[in-house]
Amino acid sequence: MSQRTLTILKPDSVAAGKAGAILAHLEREGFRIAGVKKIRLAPEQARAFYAVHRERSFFGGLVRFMTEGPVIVAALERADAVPHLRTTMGATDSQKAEAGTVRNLYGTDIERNAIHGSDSPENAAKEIAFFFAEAELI
Ligand code: IDP
Ligand code: MG
Repeated sequence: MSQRTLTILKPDSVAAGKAGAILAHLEREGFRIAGVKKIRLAPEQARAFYAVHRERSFFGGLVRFMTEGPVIVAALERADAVPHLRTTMGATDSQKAEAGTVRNLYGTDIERNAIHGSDSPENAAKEIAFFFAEAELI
C-alpha cells in the first residue's frame, strides 16, 4: 500500500544548489512527488512545525537555521514511504549518517543536516496538512 510522507529540503541544501540533486536522489529511491513548493518559513511557522522540540536546548538554533533562507517542501508517495525516507536520509547527525545517504552526501553536522522526513505515518499526515491543501496533492 502506498503511503505519504513529508520532506523538507532545508535551507543549507537549497542555498548550496543541491535541491534538484536531492529530489533526483529521492525519485531514484522510488518516491513520487505528489506536491512540491518553495517557501521561506516564518519564525512562527518554524516554531510551530518543530513544537515537539520546544524545550530542547537546540530549539532556538534550529528555528534560526530553518528560517535563514528558502526551503523546498514536498509530499512524497511510495510503499512504506515513512520508514524508507528515514533510511534514505540517514542518521540525524550528518557526521554519523551512513555512506550514500542524503545527510551523508549533503549534510554538515547534527543541525545543518540537509533534509527533514516525518517520523511516523500520523506525523506525516499532520506535517503534509501543515503545508498542503489536499487539492494541491496529485
Ligand atoms: P530528525 O530530523 O532526524 O527527525 P530530530 O531529533 O527530530 O531529528 O530533530 C529535528 C532537527 O533538529 C534535526 O533534524 C536537526 O536539524 C536539529 N537537531 C536535532 N538534534 C540536535 C542537536 O543536538 N543539536 C543541534 N540541532 C539538532
Ligand atoms: Mg524528527
